[in-house]
Amino acid sequence: MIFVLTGAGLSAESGLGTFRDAGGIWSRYDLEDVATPQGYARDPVRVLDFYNARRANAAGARPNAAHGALARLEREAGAMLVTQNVDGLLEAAGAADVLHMHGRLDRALCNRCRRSWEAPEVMCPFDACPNCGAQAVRPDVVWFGEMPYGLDEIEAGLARAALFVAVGTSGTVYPAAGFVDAARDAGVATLELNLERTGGRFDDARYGPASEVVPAWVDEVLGPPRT
Ligand code: BV8
Repeated sequence: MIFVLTGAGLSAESGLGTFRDAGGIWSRYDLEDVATPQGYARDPVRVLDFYNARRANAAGARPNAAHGALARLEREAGAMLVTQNVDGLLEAAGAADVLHMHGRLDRALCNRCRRSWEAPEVMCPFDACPNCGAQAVRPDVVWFGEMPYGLDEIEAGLARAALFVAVGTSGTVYPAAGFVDAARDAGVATLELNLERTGGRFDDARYGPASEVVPAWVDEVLGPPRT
């Protein structure tokens, strides 16, 4: 099985900003203010507005050829797709079972009872949780200091993978950044597909824009797509 971990670089060519490239999201917002529970407690309006803007941006985005190639790899080779991204572009490209370890922009969460539901386009702090009625709504995304989703499933997937591929991620944020080390320690071959070298310890790498490098690699693995 091929285990694919994706990051913001996968969606960069679809117009969704990355975090740590020049001009990236963390150069315009302080992550402490908008991507931590403390930031939400201090100023929920600022946090909800940050995610409302990203949700609107994501709603207007279209999957690029890399999303389509990974959806094909899942369909034809049973690849496990794990993403740090909170957009739904892999699903829009036809992927059936994407593990969003940092949550999803199109889901809302009650900070009190942890009920999750489909997010409205615009979230407001006075919205009431449909389950417990608390005015404690937030986007269902994983902030710094919070437990990512699906870690047991991810650990099991890494243990049975034949190949670990990281696509468009800087390898900065843990625990995702440690997956390549866990794979290597388990004797799994590792491949980086990125715009540039990230410093992660991979056996092999292909550099260039995801929309070119990912489809080319998938065609090598599966053969050219049947027209
Ligand atoms: C955790 C929210 C405990 C959703 C995000 C002190 C206190 C507490 C925790 C810590 C601490 N010190 C360290 C930690 C751990 C911390 C962490 O790693 N901090 C870092 C900054 C050091 N991690 C956590 O807090 C995590 N939780 O530790 O809980 C725990 C954990 C395990 C077990 C038990 C307990 C929670 C992490 C999740 C945080 N939430 N976002 C959102 O708003 O989106 S993180 C944020 O970074 C996004 O999720 C993003 O996906 C993620 C990773 O970034 P990348 O996707 O890699 O994007 P980046 O911009 O960095 O890189 C883009 C890459 O694309 C580049 O390489 C670039 O070259 C490439 N690229 C660009 N264009 C293209 C391209 N590639 C190809 N083609 C292109 N066209």
